[in-house]
Amino acid sequence: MSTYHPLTVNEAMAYARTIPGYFDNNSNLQCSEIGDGNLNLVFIITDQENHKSIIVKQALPYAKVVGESWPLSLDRARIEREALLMQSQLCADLVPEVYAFDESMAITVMEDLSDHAIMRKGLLEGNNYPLFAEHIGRFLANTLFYTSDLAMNPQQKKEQVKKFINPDLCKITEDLIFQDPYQQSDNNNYADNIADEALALRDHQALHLEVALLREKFLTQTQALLHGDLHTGSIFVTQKSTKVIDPEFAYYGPMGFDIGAIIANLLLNYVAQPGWINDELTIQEKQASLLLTVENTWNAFESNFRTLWNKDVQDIMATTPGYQDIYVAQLLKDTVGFAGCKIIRRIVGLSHVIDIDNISNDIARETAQRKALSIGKQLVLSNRNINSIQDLIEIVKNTSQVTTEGVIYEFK
Ligand code: SR1
Ligand code: MG
Repeated sequence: MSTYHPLTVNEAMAYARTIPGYFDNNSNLQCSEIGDGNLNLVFIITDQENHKSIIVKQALPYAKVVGESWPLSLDRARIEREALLMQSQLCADLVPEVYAFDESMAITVMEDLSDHAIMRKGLLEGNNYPLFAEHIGRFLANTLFYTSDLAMNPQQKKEQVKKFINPDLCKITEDLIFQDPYQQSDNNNYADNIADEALALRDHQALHLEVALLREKFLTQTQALLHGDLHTGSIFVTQKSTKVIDPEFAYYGPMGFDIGAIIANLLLNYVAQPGWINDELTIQEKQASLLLTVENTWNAFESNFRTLWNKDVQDIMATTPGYQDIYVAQLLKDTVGFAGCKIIRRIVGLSHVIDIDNISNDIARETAQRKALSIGKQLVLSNRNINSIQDLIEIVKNTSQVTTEGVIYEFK
C-alpha cells in the first residue's frame, strides 16, 4: 500500500493477510471496525478456526469525534508506534506487541487484547484489579525514569525529544485541558443543570493561576517521554495482567501529567459509584477500594522510581544527597495538580467519561458531576501544598459536593 486513504473492512483484512507468519493464505478471516475512541479506525481481524486475531489500527487525518473540520497529523501513528516500542523495551509485559506497520498508510498492526477488558468498563461492571496499582506504578516508573535526563545522556535525550515532537496532539491537550474549561469555548460540553459550576470556573482567578502554572509545565518541561493520555480507557486489564495502549499523545513533558491521569480517572470512577450501585455499604467499600488503588499507585510508582534511580542514575549531580527527595516531592505536587485539571475537563470540556455520563439517574449524575468538580478544583488549588499521598486522599474524603470556593488545603 502507498497512497494514504482510510481503509475499508475488506482492505484491512487483505492487509492483515500480508503480515508475515500470522495468517495462512487460505484462512477464513472475519473483520470488523471496533474503534470507539475519538481519533482512529481500529479493525479486529479474526481467524476463528485457528484461534488467531490481530488489531489493525489506522490514524485518520482528522479528529473522528469532531469531523474533518479538525485536521490532525498522521505523524501521530509513527509517534504511537515508536512510543510503544520504547515502552516495550522498558516493560514488555505491560504493553501490546507491535507486529508490523505502514508509515505512509499510518497503520500499526498489534496484538489483540480481547481476552482483557477495557479498565473503565471493567470498573463499571464492579470488578477489582488487585495487581493494577503495582503494574501501573512499575509502568510509570520505568517509562518516566529511563526516558529522562536522570537515566539518559542529555544529548541523546534531546534527540529523543526531537523524535517525539507532537504539536497537533499536544494542542488538543493544551486547549481541552488547560484552557477551554476556563473560558467560553465552543468545545465545552455540559448540561444546563451544571451551568452555574461551568460559568464559575471562568471567573475563579486563584484556580486560573494554578492552571496557568501547570499549563506552563505541560508546554515547556521536557522531563520524560509521556504516554500523554493515560486514562482508564487506554488500559486493558485482567485479574493478572495490565496492558497500556494508545500512546499517540506521547511527547516529552512533565512526569506528573501521566501519573495524574491515572489518579484522575480512578477518582472520576470514585465519584460515579453512587450512580451505579444502590446499596450504601457497597458504595463505601468500592470507594475505599478505589482510594486504596490511588494510594497504592502512587506508592508503587514512588518506590519503583526511587529503586531505579538508586540503581541506574546516570546524572552525577542527581546523586547529590537530598536531590531525589526534592524531585519526588515535586512530582507528587505536579501529579495532584494535573489530576485536578483532568477531572475538571471530563465534566465541562469536549470529551467526557462514561463513568459519569452513562449514569441513568439525572440527580445521581448531576451529584457526581458537582462532586468531581469540587474535588478537581481542590486538587488544583492545593497542589503546591501537597506533601504526601495521604494529603490527596484527605482532600477527596473531605471535599463535600457543595462548591467550596476559596478553601485551599494547607498541609504540614
Ligand atoms: C479530540 S480528542 C478528545 C480527547 O480524546 C483523547 O482520548 C484525549 O483525551 C483527548 O483529549
Ligand atoms: Mg486514545
